Amino acid sequence: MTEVTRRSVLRTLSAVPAAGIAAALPSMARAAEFSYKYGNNLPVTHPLNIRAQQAADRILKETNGRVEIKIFPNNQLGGDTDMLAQVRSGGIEFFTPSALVIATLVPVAAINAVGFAFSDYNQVWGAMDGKLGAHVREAIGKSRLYAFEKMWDNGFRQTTSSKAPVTSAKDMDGLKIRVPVSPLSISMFKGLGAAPASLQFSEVYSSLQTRIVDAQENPLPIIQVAKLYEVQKFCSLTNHIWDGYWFIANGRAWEKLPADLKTIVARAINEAGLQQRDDIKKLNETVVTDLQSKGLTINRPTSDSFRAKLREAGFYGEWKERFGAEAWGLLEQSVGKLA
Ligand code: X2X
Repeated sequence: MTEVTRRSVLRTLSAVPAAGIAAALPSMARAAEFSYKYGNNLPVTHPLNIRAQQAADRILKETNGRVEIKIFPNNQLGGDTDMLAQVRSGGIEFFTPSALVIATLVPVAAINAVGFAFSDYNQVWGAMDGKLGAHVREAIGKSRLYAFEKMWDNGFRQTTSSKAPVTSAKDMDGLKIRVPVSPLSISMFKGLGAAPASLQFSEVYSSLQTRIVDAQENPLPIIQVAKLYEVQKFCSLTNHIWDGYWFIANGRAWEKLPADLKTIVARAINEAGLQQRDDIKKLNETVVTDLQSKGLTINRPTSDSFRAKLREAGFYGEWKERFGAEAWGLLEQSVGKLA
């Protein structure tokens, strides 16, 4: 701004009462009435961050600058455990924990991650956009968090290792594998005979690089954008868990937002979520070839030996009990009998 224009703006502002000053400025330049922080654990190049930024831009525009969401990607605000604590206390207003991670607070949220439950995305979205998802959202609500209606995709989790490919359950024996901070993941990999260790995602790359663990498991788009292929050699398409992200808000912050703004925010976030699902679907068509070209050796084991091992270990019986008959029944409505 030049001297002249700055002076003329000041002159204009001194002529209006304090409450009118904000109105006299162009709407976008004004400090937002609701300024929110959103933290997540993924690199900026992941579709979750790309679509979330688009949603934030749309929200700023459609609310005429009243609602601003600043994104802190890539664990900038701490790991998942820290961000979950922050969104509960109100230190941040939004967070996208994986179902596995929010389950440390809302146990039933891990229900979608039961080993080998979903066989495809029709089953996944049928359940998560239907009764099972509604059941989980209600449970999240009881923890004074608001979960937006549409879950975002993480993907089917695959197993990578620096040592050897996983061709059947016997290759899991004693495998030092990193899993998220998630009781279900620990139970499942113990059931498979592996030696799982819980680490936050913020520590995965370095723990593979320094060989604290030999293996990890994540959907292919994450293996790609987090460059895990730099520190892993083999990728086995085990498809053992379907995992998604709940887009959640601090309950008090959400309640305080006027209804018309809630509508705009929810619509932008839910629609961005649907587009993000589509992005992952498209990525899945090319990601295998890309990861191969980056040096990962890919193999495709069948799931029979893994399922048999889990049944033998009592995994399904145990988790049916832990989730309770209602949630388990809703899952089985979508995927068929499990245990
Ligand atoms: O931590 C992981 O592995 C990740 C990124 O998939 C989750 O958020 C659970």
